[in-house]
Amino acid sequence: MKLYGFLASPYVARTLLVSRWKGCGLELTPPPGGSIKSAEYLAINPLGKMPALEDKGRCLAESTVICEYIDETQAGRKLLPEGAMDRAQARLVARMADIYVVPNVGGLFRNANPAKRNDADVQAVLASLRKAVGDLEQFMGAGPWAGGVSPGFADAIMAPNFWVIFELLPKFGVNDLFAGLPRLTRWYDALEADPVSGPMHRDYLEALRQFLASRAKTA
Ligand SMILES: N[C@@H](CCC(=O)N[C@@H](CS)C(=O)NCC(=O)O)C(=O)O
Repeated sequence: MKLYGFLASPYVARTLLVSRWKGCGLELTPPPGGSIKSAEYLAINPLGKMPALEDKGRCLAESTVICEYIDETQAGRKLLPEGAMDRAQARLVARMADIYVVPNVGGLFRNANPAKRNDADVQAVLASLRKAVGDLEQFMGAGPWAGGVSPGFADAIMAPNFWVIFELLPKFGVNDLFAGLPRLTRWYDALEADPVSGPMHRDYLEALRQFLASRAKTA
């Protein structure tokens, strides 16, 4: 099995976090041809996005699909719950993160430089993000993790996106995104304290900061 991508991508980091929580130790392979737009990589994933996964002569794209495939096929405890409702709830939380939380990240990147900031855009993005996390709070389980007492699928999908969000929000003077949201607050504390996701957060931030610095040089 080959998992293609670079750690700085939150979509790639999700798949790696799934593999680490399962204990199956998948490592990242850089895209062949040196880029996700190379002819070699496009033959694997025509979307030209990362991650992609190759297994048994076939290829998969889309991080949530890849996370489920790793969970189903690799040794280790199952990250998607057994019960139908619990499994649906995990997929719901993951989907809400993707559909309602993640689209706001583009707006944070777009306005990260104060010199080029559009205040109306920033206010709209922050309002949309606060609404999304408020809605997400309602579907978090009893905790501390999204689905209960152990980290699972939904946690892996959400975590890297919130790592990016919490890296960017201070640039806008926002330090209280989870204020008044006890389940998400407890969840984030668990994520930081966990022996797998805690250290991975630090590695992830290093990769993200390198990526942002290289982007700033070429902007
Ligand atoms: N929905 C996709 C999104 C993947 C994605 O957008 N990855 C970014 C990296 S963070 C990418 O490859 N962007 C390149 C592009 O869109 O051209 C997934 O979940 O895998």
